[in-house]
Amino acid sequence: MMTRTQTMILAGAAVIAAAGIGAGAAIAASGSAGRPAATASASAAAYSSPGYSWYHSMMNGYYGNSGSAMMGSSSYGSYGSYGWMMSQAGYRWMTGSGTGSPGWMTGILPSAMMGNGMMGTGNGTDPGKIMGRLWANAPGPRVSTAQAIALGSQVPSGAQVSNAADTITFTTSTVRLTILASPSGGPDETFRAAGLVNPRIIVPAGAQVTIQFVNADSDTAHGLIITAGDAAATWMPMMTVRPAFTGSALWFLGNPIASGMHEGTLTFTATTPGTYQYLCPVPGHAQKGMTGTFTVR
Ligand SMILES: [Cu+2]
Repeated sequence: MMTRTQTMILAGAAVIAAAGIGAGAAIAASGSAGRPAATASASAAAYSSPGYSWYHSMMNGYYGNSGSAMMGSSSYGSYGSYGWMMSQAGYRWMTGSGTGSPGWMTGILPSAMMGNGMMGTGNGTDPGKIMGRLWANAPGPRVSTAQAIALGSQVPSGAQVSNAADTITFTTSTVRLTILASPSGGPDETFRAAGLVNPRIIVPAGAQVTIQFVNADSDTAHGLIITAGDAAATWMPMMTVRPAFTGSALWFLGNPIASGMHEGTLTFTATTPGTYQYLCPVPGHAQKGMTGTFTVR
């Protein structure tokens, strides 16, 4: 029997992850998506995607019988019921299909669903544990454990790596690197790249950046976002931060399973010089140390 808190976390994670699955691995927060009318014409392709069928069966498994207490509560008012969220219209709304931007990212979800009450308040519950378990079987590319270990220590092409300064410096216009979330053999709740822990990453302005991101944590969901401003100290950066560049966010990946670790790719142009943060947007993780500096110069 799940506690109410656990149930609420599951629901919040479901909404967030549905957006990620529907929109692809990397999501850019741009534009403004409103909730489409329930009768909005549907994109058949979106609903026949592995993302939707998986989402539907997962939600059904968790909420099919008792879910109305959560998703159908009248406290969510006109935002609809559990049934609506399960529908194609609900999926369309959550994923932003056809609008290019996930609906939940624009802050239009009822605050009762996505506020601290939903995702915890730092009281010891790590939503990432529940999210990771739920999304372990989500569709998407994977790498083997052996591949992940190799990727986590490899020096990126064209980069200068300083162990002493904990920096990875690129001077090339094309930047490719791999970042692992919380691999074994290192400090928990950190990022690994080129063998370094939470390195400062430096790229030239205008660089075309491709980051392969792997969740190497056995039991917790993690994501990666590059953002401006001082967001690492907040409990739930998922709901407050925006990617610094179009495409510089991958909200989270689920736990590894036998077939491998989830991977995703962020691609963006480092357009504007400045000092940015990269961090894990899963609630509480940036506060625990999943953050570093990303410099464009
Ligand atoms: Cu994390």
